[in-house]
Parts: sequence; C-alpha cells; structure tokens
Amino acid sequence: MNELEERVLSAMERLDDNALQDAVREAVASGFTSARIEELLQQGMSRVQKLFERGEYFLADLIVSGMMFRTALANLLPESEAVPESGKRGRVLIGVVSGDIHDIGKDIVVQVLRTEHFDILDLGVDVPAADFVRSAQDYRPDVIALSGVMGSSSVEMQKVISALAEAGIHPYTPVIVGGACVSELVMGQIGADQYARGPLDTMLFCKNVMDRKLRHE
Ligand code: B12
Repeated sequence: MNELEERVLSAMERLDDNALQDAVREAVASGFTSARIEELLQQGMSRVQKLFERGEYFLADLIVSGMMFRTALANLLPESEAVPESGKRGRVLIGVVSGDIHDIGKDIVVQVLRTEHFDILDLGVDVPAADFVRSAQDYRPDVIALSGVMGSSSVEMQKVISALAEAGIHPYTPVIVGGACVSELVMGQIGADQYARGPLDTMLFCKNVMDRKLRHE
C-alpha cells in the first residue's frame, strides 16, 4: 500500500473529513480508478467498524464515516451528463429486506443514485415482500434494489424476488442485490439479475438498464 492509499484509510479511521476529501482528490488527480478509491473507502470503513466493535467508537462515528464515504464518492463521480428531457434518468425502488434494520450501506447507494439524477423510492428498512410488490405496482420502477447485511437477509431477498415474479413484475423489472449478505454466488441462487459490491457498480447497472430501455423505445 502506498503513502496516498494509507492516507485515505487513515483519514477515514480518524474520521477526519477534510483530510479524506483532500486525499481522495489527490488520488483522482494521480490517476487512481474510481473502483480502487471505492475499495479504499470500504477498507477505511472496515477499520472504523473494527473500532466500533471494540467499543472505541460509537454508532454515531460509524454513521459519520458513512457520510464521509458518501461525500467522497459524490466527488468522484464524473461530471454528470445532461439530464434527459424527462428530468430523470430512471426510477429505482430500494429497501432493506424484512428482519434487517441496517441502512447505512443502502443510504450510501441512494445518495449516489440521487446524485446521478435517478428518481428513488426508498422504502426504508425491515420491508416485507408484499410491500415491495405493492410499491412496484404503484411506482413502476425501472430497477428494484434490495439491500441486506444479516445472515437471514438473502432468504428474505429470495422471498421478495418470488413474490415479484408471482405478481408478474420480475423478470420484466430487473432486481439488483447488495449488502454483506450477498455475493455473486448468492445472486444466482436467489434468482436476482445483478449483484453489486458498491454504489458505483449499482449506478452503472442502473444506467445500462436505462440505456437499453431508451434504445428499445
Ligand atoms: C452499524 C451496525 C449496526 C447498527 C445499524 C445502524 C444502521 N442504521 O444501519 C445497529 C447498532 C443498530 C445494529 C443492530 C444490530 N446488528 Co448490526 N452491525 C453493524 C455493523 C457494525 C456495520 C454495518 C454497516 O453499516 N456497514 C457499513 C456499510 C457501508 O456497509 P454495507 O452495509 O455492507 O454497504 C455497502 C455494500 O454492501 C453496498 N450495499 C449495501 N446495500 C446495498 C444495496 C444494493 C442494492 C447494492 C447494489 C449495494 C449495496 O454498498 C455499501 C457501500 O459500499 C455490522 C458489523 C460489520 N463489521 O459489518 C454489524 C452486524 C451487521 N450486525 C449484526 C447484528 C447481529 C445486529 C443485531 C441483531 C444485534 C443485536 N443483537 O441487537 C441488531 C439488530 C439488527 C437487525 N434486526 O437488523 C451482525 C449480523 C450477523 C449476521 N450475519 O447475521 C453484524 C455482522 C455484527 C456481527 N459481527 O455480528 N447493527
């Protein structure tokens, strides 16, 4: 790990927002890819989580590190292309599945998608499958995004995807899953269309879905 990479990690660990944003700007200028910077930010958050688990940091510190993560990612995004005439790039329905109340990761994803002009319906946390179905019927999203970190969350995601299929919404509307409960492998097992490790991949997936739709209109 070089000195600049270590500066990103250590600024996050110390919850020093100014130092973090400076280090990220320098990393961009030195040619680091967005994916590498996102990886470093995630590693920095893991350090904060370890301090939280050891009792040295409070929950508020973890939330602050989530906010720093969000700001750094927003600064990373390339100049937004012109917003389409509709004023929006597409609609994303998102929520944390039933039995899970962890929303820091989901909120980061929401923030990045909003920055990129997606219209978001955020159902919050602990959302039952039936609520995803009802909201999808009313809101008619282009993408449905499921978040979860608990061990039980992947089973809940599968329930949501089955309920969406029964209602004739999936696979017509693609489902992207993310959060610590899922992986590429789990994505296949539960019948989701896409897995993303972080917000930048999520944004690329949503943009691709919209590009495909616009080409077929
Ligand atoms: C913060 C935290 C809490 C906070 C939550 C605050 C909040 N508002 O979210 C509080 C203190 C309330 C809490 C409560 C509990 N927690 Co807790 N918590 C954590 C902790 C420390 C960090 C989670 C986090 O925010 N990570 C940071 C974010 C940024 O990461 P992320 O969620 O993975 O998100 C990233 C990606 O995954 C992705 N992503 C996220 N969502 C999505 C969605 C889509 C669509 C996509 C594409 C991508 C994506 O993008 C994000 C940014 O990169 C973890 C431990 C750990 N080290 O992970 C335990 C942990 C998740 N908690 C755990 C547990 C057990 C609980 C409790 C049951 C504890 C208890 N006994 O009371 C409760 C209740 C949980 C419930 N019913 O949901 C366990 C889960 C174990 C398991 N595998 O089942 C963990 C792993 C701790 C542990 N080691 O045991 N918790």
